[in-house]
Amino acid sequence: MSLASDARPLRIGITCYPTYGGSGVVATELGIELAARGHEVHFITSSPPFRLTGRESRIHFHQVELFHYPLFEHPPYDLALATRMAEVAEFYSLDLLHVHYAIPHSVSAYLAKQMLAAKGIHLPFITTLHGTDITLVGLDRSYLPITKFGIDQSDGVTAISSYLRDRTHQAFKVEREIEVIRNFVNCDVYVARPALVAEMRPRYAGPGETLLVHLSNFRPVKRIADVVKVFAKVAEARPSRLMLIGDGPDRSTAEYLARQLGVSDRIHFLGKQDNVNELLPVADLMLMPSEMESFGLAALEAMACRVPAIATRVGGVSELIDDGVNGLLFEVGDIDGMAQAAISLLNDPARIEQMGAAARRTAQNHFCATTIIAKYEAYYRRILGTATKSS
Ligand code: GMT
Repeated sequence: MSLASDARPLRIGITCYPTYGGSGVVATELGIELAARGHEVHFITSSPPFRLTGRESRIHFHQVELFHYPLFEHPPYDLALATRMAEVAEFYSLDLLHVHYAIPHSVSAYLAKQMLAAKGIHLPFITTLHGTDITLVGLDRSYLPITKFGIDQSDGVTAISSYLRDRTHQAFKVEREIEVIRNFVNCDVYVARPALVAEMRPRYAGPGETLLVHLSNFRPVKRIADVVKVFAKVAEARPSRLMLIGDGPDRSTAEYLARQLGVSDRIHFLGKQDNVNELLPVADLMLMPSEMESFGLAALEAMACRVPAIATRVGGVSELIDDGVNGLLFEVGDIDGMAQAAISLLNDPARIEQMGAAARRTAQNHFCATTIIAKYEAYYRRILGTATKSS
């Protein structure tokens, strides 16, 4: 018995980390877009993905329940996930599973596939690599062999940038084909609406003040201290404010540093926010000084809203930001360079306007959901062996 079929709408299981983080955002937005195109989407996750409203048509949510037994120091989530994947796939006749972030999702999907194979059911699975699953966590010796195994056993593997594809081939000695399908943004949702900007902006910046923004999960890789240091220099040169959206382990470092540098009263710590599409367009400039970004989804979301980013030349960022055209790139830790660039850009309204327009064009021409979702659909059909010449 096979769950795969022809060109009818597909039944797709999606697993991701449902909390705040780029991979969960991409997986959730992908599910929403696929459902909008008529596919049936089943999220199989530990809690509801944070961008789901629960009111979308053709989207179902299946929670992975963890059984806590005193013997378990760490309840085996990977096994509970595999069990739920197999159940959902069988009960709802899924065509395929699409897991985001290799660890442990690809291995749980492999187990689910084997469990169903024992019943004569074929369940292909696709793994999308997002970044730290390859560049950080996956390289740890305790995870490397099993991450490589999960990648090798996947029926299809995609990476969110060419950089990440190449890095996976090198670091994991993986020889199989990896399809590059870059991240996307819904350009109708992430768009600067003048009326909304006019209404929202006075909440965050006064007349004559410029407004910078940073959005992340506040992990060390994001270098939040650099964001605050760059901002402090900008605020010294001209009246400015900073919106910090998100939360995570380095938030208190940022708060402490802001006090040390005397700019805490100029920074809005907004915490985790759902509708970042309403906040990003309000800013003039984004700061993304990360140690590493395999793609840099936050920059893309800002760019779609006509907000250019000052970012670091790392990982896959240069596949998104064309230095000097739709944003600016610097070496990691170049606080002075980033601050000076921000100041001269903010002092030149025509140039920042031009860069913002180029940023929006990049999002529209290369990274819109309309373009990228079609690539995922075609890839699904290829893996299922149901591709037609036109798909
Ligand atoms: O940044 C992380 O800690 C992991 C991961 C996540 O879930 O947010 O981020 C990665 O995936 C995003 C979505 O594909 C990419 O935009 C980020 O660049 C990537 N992060 C890194 O490579 C550090």
